[in-house]
Parts: sequence; structure tokens; C-alpha cells
Amino acid sequence: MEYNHLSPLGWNTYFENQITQDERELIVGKVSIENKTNYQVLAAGETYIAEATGRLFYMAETDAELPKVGDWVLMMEIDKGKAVIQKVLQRQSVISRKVPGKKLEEQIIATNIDKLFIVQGLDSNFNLARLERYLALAQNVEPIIVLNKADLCPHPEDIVRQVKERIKNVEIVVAAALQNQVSTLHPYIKAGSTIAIVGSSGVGKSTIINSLIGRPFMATGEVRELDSKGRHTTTSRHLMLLESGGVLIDTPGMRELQLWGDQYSLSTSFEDIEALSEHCKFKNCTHTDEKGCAITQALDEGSVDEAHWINYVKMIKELAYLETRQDVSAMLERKNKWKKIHKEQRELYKRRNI
Ligand SMILES: Nc1nc2c(ncn2[C@@H]2O[C@H](COP(=O)(O)OP(=O)(O)O)[C@@H](O)[C@H]2O)c(=O)[nH]1
Ligand SMILES: [Mg+2]
Ligand SMILES: [Zn+2]
Repeated sequence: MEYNHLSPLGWNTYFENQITQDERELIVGKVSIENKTNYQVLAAGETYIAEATGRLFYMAETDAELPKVGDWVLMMEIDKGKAVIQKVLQRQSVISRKVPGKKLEEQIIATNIDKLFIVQGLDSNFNLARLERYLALAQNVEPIIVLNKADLCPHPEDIVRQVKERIKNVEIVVAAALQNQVSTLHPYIKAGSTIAIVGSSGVGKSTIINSLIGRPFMATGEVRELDSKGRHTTTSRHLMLLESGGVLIDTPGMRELQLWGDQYSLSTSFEDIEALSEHCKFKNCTHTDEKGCAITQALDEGSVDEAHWINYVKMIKELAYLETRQDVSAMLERKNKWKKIHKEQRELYKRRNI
């Protein structure tokens, strides 16, 4: 099978190298929608409705191992436009959170992402602590903060300055999607590169996508889907290929974003604090009331923002709790091991500026 035609969807040698000789007969596709019982999969010039094989379900230790939007899968055609998914190729990146509620399980938001648009509204929705939390999603992925609804804010530049003071080294753009002012996003959208869009419900994710596509493609506004018991259901994620090149993934608004990861997830939002923590007297310092804590000292001196520190301590606690749970800790270890293997490759991609 020739794979070149898959490159607009983000196909590369990392995936191609995973295909064995025997598997070359199978159809390669990218999961674009996850429905309750099946998937929509984009392949060369054809869209399939596919189910996962029983074997795939049986072999999966956790839900995270089943096909997710963004995954490259190997399929066998069973009828015109119908297929069964036999294998999920190893992912290059994953963005995930803890499932809402008490259960300690990973919920995958999207896979094989290159960039992440983290959207907030420049209205009452704007919240720095929430931005820091969303940035923890961006593992192996380049985050871009998108401040939307600029039309509702008299001085967006003041807010941009506030963000820059607290979050270093992350790009920030301003948009007004309802007015079709999204050109600040264009430089990030490239053929063969996949961008997921995340943010709370109502910040304008779907409006941004419609404006980028140039027509009303996604439903916008108050689209709250309720199941028969009146609970909010997870609306499916949508992956779409832009005519101009580039792949976008719309994700349902998240009411709560609980972390799924290890301390490594905090390095983007809290680079400054993590650097200081190397000077704490105790290795296991909690940065709250220990003597010789470099962070609380910086706090006293006013060189670290108090709200920034409070959010850091809160998120560290949340992650530490996950790591004390043995079953979870094993899963995180697997995620981590995989992360190390691909770190080098990611750096290569960054240099190539994909
Ligand atoms: N004033 C203003 N409203 C916007 C803008 N972008 C989106 N909206 C509105 O915000 C509401 C939620 O937008 P939607 O795209 O559905 O948000 P989503 O839940 O993040 O997908 C809709 O009523 C949009 O018309 C914007 O730039 N300015
Ligand atoms: Mg939406
Ligand atoms: Zn400390």
C-alpha cells in the first residue's frame, strides 16, 4: 500500500515504521469521530464507518487503549464504506484528563496532536488559574493561548500583558471569531499538522472552527445535549481536514478539568516555580511551610505571584494523589516511559517546525 496520500492528515514515518509486512494489506485510516458504538474513519479518498474487533476490546486493559479521535488505525473492509478496526498504531502524543467524578481513570481528549489551541473568552470567562490548568494538557504538544471575544473587551492588550507576566514562553493570540477575525491563528495551521481546540463550553471553539473553514460547519451556541436521565452527555469530538491544509479537532467543552499526569505536566505553566524548587533545602519540599523553601522565600520577597503559587500547590497535590494510587501510578509510569522514548523525536519535529 502507498501511504503518501495520507500525509495531509499527518501521516509520517513514525507511523509507517509500525506497519509490519503482513499488515500492508490493511487499510490505514485516521479516526475522525467517535460514536457510541462505532467510529468514523478517514482513509484515502473514502470515509468509513468502522467498528473495533472484539479482540481489540478484549485485549485493551483500559479504555485509553481503544481507538480515539486522532488515532491512526488499521482496518479491513467488510462492505462498501464499512470496515473493522484491527489495530491502533502507537500514538505520537495524547491529551487526556481524569474522567469527571471520583473514578481514577484516564479520559483521552484527542491523540496525535501537534498543537493545542487553548481558548478563553475575553469576557467574564477569562481566568489565569484555569489557563495554567489547561496548559497541563499540552504534553508533547505546542500550546497556543487563544483569547477570543476581543469585541467584548475594551483593552485586550492589558489582558495579554497579565497572561505574559504569569505564563512565560507560551504564545498568545487574540481573536474575535464571531466577527471572523481569526487571522492571528493562520500562522499555526499547516498542511500535515493537527491542532486540537480545547476550552470551557461557550468560549467560542466551534465559532472559531467555522470561521477558519469559512462556513457554518459546527453547531454553535447553547448546544447542551442531555441523555434520557437529564445528564450532560459527552458530545463527540470532531476531526476535520481543512481545504487549505491542516487538521482541526473540536472537543466538547469541559466543565471540569482534573489532571491526569505527573509533575512533568506542570513544567509549562510553572517553569519559574519549578526552577526555584531546585534550591529548596528538602528534596520532598511541599513549598508550603518548610524552612529553606526557595519558593515561599520568593513569595515573601514578592518575586513570585501569590495566586500563581496557590494554583501550583493545588495542582501538585492533585498529581501527588494520583501517584499514591498504585494502579494509577502504574499507568502513569507507562505513559512516562513512552514519553521518554519519543522525546528525541519530538525535538526533531520541533526543529523541522511541523
Ligand atoms: N461577542 C462574541 N461572541 C462570540 C465570539 N465567538 C463566539 N461567540 C459566541 O459565543 C457563544 C458560544 O460559542 P461556541 O462557538 O458555540 O462555543 P463553544 O462551546 O466553545 O464551541 C455563541 O453564542 C457564539 O456566537 C466572539 O468572538 N465574540
Ligand atoms: Mg462547540
Ligand atoms: Zn520548597
